[in-house]
Amino acid sequence: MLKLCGFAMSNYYNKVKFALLEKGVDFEEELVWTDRSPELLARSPLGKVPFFETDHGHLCESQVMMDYIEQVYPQKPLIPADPYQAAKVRELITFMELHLELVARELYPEAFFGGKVSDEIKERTLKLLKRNVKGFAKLAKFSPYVAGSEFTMADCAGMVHLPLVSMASKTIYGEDVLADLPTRDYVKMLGERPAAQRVNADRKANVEMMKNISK
Ligand SMILES: N[C@@H](CCC(=O)N[C@@H](CS)C(=O)NCC(=O)O)C(=O)O
Repeated sequence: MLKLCGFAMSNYYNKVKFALLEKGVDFEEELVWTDRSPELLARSPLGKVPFFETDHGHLCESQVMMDYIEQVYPQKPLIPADPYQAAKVRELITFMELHLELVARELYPEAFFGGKVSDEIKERTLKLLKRNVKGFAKLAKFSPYVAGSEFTMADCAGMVHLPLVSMASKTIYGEDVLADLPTRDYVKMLGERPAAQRVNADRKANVEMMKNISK
């Protein structure tokens, strides 16, 4: 059976898990922390999660994993059949990951993990985020889903990444860089889906587990 490896606090892990649950795919989960051990590096070349263990071997990078499950389990498609519309969905995912989440990630050490981020990084990140949010606003539809009237894999990404961008920017700058977009209502709407409820409940349990481990 397909095995999803990683931990439920990870937004990239949850993006894939959300898609698997929405599609009704049978899968197992294996709790794997990013400990940089040789065992992990043998399964995921950069020691990152999520990754899959499939009957054919390992597979990492969440978007590659999403495209893989879409092909192997075509039931309940999370991507439009039309090539241009499908590309627009992937464009949104790339935007959210490369131009929002990955940029905001610079802030996570201070925003979430009790570390410190230099003023220089904070300044550069704010500039980039403001510019990139404007670009994202031109693409995102929120009508009611991020790519339009249908739930797609872009929503699996939106639900897990956008709240982190908001939280990190609010904590560091006292300002949510996504405040002008309807992301709060959007994430709330997605959170009502049974698959999202399972993802969020498992994430909370994983946060508690992490707290107990670090005590
Ligand atoms: N591009 C990767 C990003 C995955 C990623 O950054 N995962 C984080 C957890 S949310 C991780 O494994 N961090 C540990 C590390 O980078 O060493 C994907 O889409 O799967």
